[in-house]
Amino acid sequence: MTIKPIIILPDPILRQVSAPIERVDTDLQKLADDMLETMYDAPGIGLAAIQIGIPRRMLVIDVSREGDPREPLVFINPEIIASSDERSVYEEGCLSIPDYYAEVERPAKVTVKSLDRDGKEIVTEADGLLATCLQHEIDHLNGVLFIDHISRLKREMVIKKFTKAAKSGGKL
Ligand code: GNR
Ligand code: NI
Repeated sequence: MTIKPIIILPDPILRQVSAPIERVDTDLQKLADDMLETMYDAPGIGLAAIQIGIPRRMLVIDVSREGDPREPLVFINPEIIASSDERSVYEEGCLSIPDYYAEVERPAKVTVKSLDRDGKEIVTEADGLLATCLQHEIDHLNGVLFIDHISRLKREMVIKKFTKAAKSGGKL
């Protein structure tokens, strides 16, 4: 198991659209385990493969409470097949945009079809934090960041700050 470096805004890699996974083999399972280890180390509640520079449609999530047993989830080629009209607002953050948080409104419930770590087709009905996190991660697979769901003024301020920080050697 290996902790991988997480790619930070404004790296254009984050805007790539990830490609579907064709085979769930041991190499892919190893990648899933590395992603989980990277996510737990960060720490975060989700991670998309593109955040460690791999443009493949896979993400990991664990929304269990701190102190409770871990509940690692792996989603391969996830697709939202239904979403509720009901909306909910969460304060979101992103490991690729450290220390920035903003409220985002999204469907409160989603149904997601995917493959699990064993390559078996699963359907997940999610609400609450899991629903928000799944949508945040699936956005990453399409090159979309949570700041794309806030006002243009706020988004441009965040991008400017991170662009400056990258130019000055990563210091904020
Ligand atoms: O760790 C994370 N927390 C979080 C909080 C609210 C909504 C979404 C998230 S996902 C984020 C980890 C991350 O950047 N995943 O891509
Ligand atoms: Ni994120």
